[in-house]
Amino acid sequence: MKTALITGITGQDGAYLAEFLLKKGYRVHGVKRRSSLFNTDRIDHLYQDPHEANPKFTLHYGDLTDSTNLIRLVQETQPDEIYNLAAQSHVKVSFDTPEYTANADGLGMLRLLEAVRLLGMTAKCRIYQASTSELYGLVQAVPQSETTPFYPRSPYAVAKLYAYWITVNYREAYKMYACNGILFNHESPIRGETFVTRKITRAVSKIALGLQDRLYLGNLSAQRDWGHAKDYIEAMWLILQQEQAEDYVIATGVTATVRDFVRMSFAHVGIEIEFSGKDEQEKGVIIDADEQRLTALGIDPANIKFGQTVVKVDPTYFRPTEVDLLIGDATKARTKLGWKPKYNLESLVADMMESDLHLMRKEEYLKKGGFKTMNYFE
Ligand code: NDP
Ligand code: GDR
Repeated sequence: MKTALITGITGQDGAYLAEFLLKKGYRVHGVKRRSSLFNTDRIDHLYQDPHEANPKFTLHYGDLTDSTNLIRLVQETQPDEIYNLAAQSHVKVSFDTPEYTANADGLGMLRLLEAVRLLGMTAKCRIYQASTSELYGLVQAVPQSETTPFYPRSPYAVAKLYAYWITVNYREAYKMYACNGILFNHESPIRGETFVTRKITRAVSKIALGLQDRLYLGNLSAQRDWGHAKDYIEAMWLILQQEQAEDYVIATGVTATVRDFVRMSFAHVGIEIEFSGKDEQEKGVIIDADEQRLTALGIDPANIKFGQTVVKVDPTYFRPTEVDLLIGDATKARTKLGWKPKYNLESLVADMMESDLHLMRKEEYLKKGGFKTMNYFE
């Protein structure tokens, strides 16, 4: 039985990867930060009572900014594979917390590599670094592949650039099996709510159910190559199963604007919206609705008001420096790993919309039933 250690276990990818590895028969150890509230929603279904004999899934407190903690965890768990998924992963937030982001996202990987090296585990333990298409930043060439030059455009991307190169360096210097997966944006029903896709699918679901009037977004023209997290975590695993340690781009090869994603999400529930205006003045207005589709989904057509402005631009969400266009070339992953995504953009939007509609129905139900949250502060 193989043992895996996953940092970032409470995040989107950590949750999908843990489930995937457990199904493959791995023993999985997850590293979780202490937080003042429970934040294990995404992995609660995998929880095993630690009092049970020989549990296959175990959580440990830890933090990528604490070397002694990481050394102890690697020693105690003796992993065959480490997946370093932990990061302050929000690009916009990295402009507000640049030093912390550098520490966790950049030096964090160095600490893990050093832990493996100092413990004499370089031959036993393979290690995966969650690198990112944000490394490409300012467009140098498209589609972006393993040989496209990097030009990071945020403190997040600069921190990840350090992690990328320290991974390559430890591979070359100490013959470690250490690899970068350069993953393009990947989303899912359990994507963090402040990333643009999930923000959109949640808001569109609420607007359709009459629980919200409007969605405020930043740059609608940014283009991203969006895939499904379920497909991408499989690639992480494949990257660690090869004879040679190498770096791989993981992407769909299809790009779309944020505006397209909004249109597709509304279209999923039968609502057509039209964008007009430019830059900060741009807005999206409802121009048509398919009553049959709405009714089939259990949505009251009376919620939909023609001419209603449902999308507006709020410059608060603009970034000091933006990444305008990402489109990945995953030829190497397709040919060497045999990796191929099962989801495309349409099925990704459908999966996220179905899930968020379901979630928002609970809110609608509680509201209609007159349920009120208790006020703890009176
Ligand atoms: P999430 O933001 O959903 O999850 C990040 C995880 O890292 C959470 O478990 C978080 O814990 C944990 N974490 C944050 N800071 C620390 C720290 N200092 N010490 C320990 N744990 C920490 O990200 P995703 O699952 O979407 O992404 C996984 C990784 O892949 C990240 O490194 C991200 O940068 C990278 N990536 C993601 C892409 C994507 O499109 N999703 C694309 C390319 C790369 P908590 O729950 O406590 O916040
Ligand atoms: P990104 O994802 O920055 O690509 O990083 P995000 O979903 O945050 O932004 C994508 C694009 O949408 C534009 N945008 C908005 N973004 C957010 N979050 N909120 C808004 O309201 C909004 N309006 C427009 C952004 O400007 C951007 O151009 C993600 C993260 O998962 C990283 O950790 C990962 O490395 C990369 O994907 C690949």
